[in-house]
Amino acid sequence: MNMMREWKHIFKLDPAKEISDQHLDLICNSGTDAIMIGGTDNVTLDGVRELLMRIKSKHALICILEVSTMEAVIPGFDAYYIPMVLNSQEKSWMMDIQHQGIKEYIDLLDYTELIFEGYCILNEEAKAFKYTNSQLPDIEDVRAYAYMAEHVFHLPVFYVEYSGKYGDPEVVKKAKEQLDHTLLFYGGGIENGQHAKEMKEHADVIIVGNHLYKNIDEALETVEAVKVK
Ligand code: 1GP
Repeated sequence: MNMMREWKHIFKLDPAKEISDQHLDLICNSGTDAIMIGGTDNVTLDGVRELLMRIKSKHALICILEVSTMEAVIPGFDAYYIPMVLNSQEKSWMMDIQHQGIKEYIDLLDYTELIFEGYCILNEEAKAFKYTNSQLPDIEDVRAYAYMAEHVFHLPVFYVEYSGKYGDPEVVKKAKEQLDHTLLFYGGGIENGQHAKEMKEHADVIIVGNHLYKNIDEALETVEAVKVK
């Protein structure tokens, strides 16, 4: 997945949410670098399989599964991204769930397709924040987590996650200053081209999710906004 170094933009689709064929085509033809499938609630095997088939049957686009439950992992994705929640107060979200998954599939795993993401969740209202019993970090904490993602854990991705809320660009900037090799992903509340541009100033890749289901035209604008200099 070295091509990830060239990426600027990802659309994240929630398999538990409805999306029309017409909107799915617009998303896939938008020029985004990849589609990530993932969610927190009601992620099922059937939901994931159906969405993957709908995309892959018509589009030659990179599809990533962001694994939130081992119950909904299927073959056929180009890559599997595994979150490790750095600011969870429970070791299980950082280490134990991943350990169990690897233990079960260790002889089947193709490590070229597995990407571990160091997540830092910054929106207290987000389901993922509550679900993982995370602790709200301040800007100095975020800097330290970014440092650890790169220098302690050597993770390929540090994910600044504001899911559902537009974040503080200063936090993203400070995190980025700690990273030379680890890529910075930013996701949360991006609703238009201007948001996308602002966060892309500091992030290597921006991720747009929710707004696809609210205002598809504005969400699509975010691709153009980060691709044009
Ligand atoms: C969620 O970071 C992504 O995991 C994108 O956030 O849904 O708020 O765009 P939004």
